[in-house]
Amino acid sequence: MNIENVKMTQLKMPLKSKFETSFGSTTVRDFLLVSVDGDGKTGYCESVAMPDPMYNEETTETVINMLKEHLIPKLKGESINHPSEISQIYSIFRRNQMAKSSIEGAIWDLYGKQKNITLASALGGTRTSIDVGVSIGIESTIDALLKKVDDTLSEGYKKIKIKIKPGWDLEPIKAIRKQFGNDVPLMADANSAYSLADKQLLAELDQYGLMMIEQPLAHDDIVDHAELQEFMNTPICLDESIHSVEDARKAIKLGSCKIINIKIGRVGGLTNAKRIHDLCEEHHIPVWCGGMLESGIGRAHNIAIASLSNFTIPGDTSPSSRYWGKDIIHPEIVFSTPGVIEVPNASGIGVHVDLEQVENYAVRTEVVSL
Ligand code: OSB
Ligand code: MG
Repeated sequence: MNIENVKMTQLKMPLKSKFETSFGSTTVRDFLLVSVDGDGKTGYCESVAMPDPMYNEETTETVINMLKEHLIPKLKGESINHPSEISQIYSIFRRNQMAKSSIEGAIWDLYGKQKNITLASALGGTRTSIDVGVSIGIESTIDALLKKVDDTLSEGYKKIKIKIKPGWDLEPIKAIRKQFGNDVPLMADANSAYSLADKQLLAELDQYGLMMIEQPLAHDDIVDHAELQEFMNTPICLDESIHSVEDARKAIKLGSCKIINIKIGRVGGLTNAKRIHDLCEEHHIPVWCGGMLESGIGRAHNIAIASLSNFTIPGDTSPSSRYWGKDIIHPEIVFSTPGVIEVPNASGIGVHVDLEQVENYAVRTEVVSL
């Protein structure tokens, strides 16, 4: 593969409404867009790192630094035949998964465009459409939450996830069950807001028949999660704790979870995401694709990976219009039927990047030649 240069563009895209989790709230999505040029084509991928290290340790600035100082220079003089070689080349650098993923993803897209195949098929995806769930942030009142649940159910979302934190957990779940019944596919995401001292409270969730509870305990833990999983019936799903195939292998071995949320950025790219998918499939652990409030570019990558066979649970891959007044791709990501998104047919990520919109949201740009 011929890669001529890498462009980094930092964007600030205002969200339609504030998104609140146990670790903070976001009103403007500040992220880095990476593009790679080669043989007259351009591949794109966004970094899912946030400006502050609250979800994990990476930030927009650490991603820029890693790209400029290590990841881009490392590709100089390398002859790359296939994007699946990138993660191996980068394995000499510790961690920095989101930084690695941002350039690896752009190279995967470039590869698809150069070969005229879809990213989904390049990854071995088999689904032509994917089922979609929604992630609802922490709301200021139960009534506001119930209204959001009502709206998203009527839009056809196939899984409802609500964010929880101490003081906003049993009550909102009980209220949703009371109003909408026990058949609503419901789950909760704690983003590491609890500890084993909360075991009793977390086990009380069992009575509400949740599909799963996501990352109840520490962001770097798989030991306490195993003890908690032993103690409660609700399946535990790990998000923050899984950064690699090895993390997934150990979590499965310990019984720390029954489900894994795969985020391409968190695990260092598409190649690792696929490997974790394959490992989970072997062990009968279902997976689903998480979201990081991505623009349409990240959404298109997520849709491609979610086309793999073991993505059997609807992911956090909402249409563009849930988050953005105007997305940076066309066509925007939309439901084909309620709660369903078609996997695009065009090459690479399968959507055009709207360079005019990118320009509108851009706050800085830098190009590095290879
Ligand atoms: O834990 O899944 C998470 C957003 C930012 C950081 C972490 C998470 C989330 C979400 C949003 O839940 C999901 C989405 O992008 O729709
Ligand atoms: Mg999560």
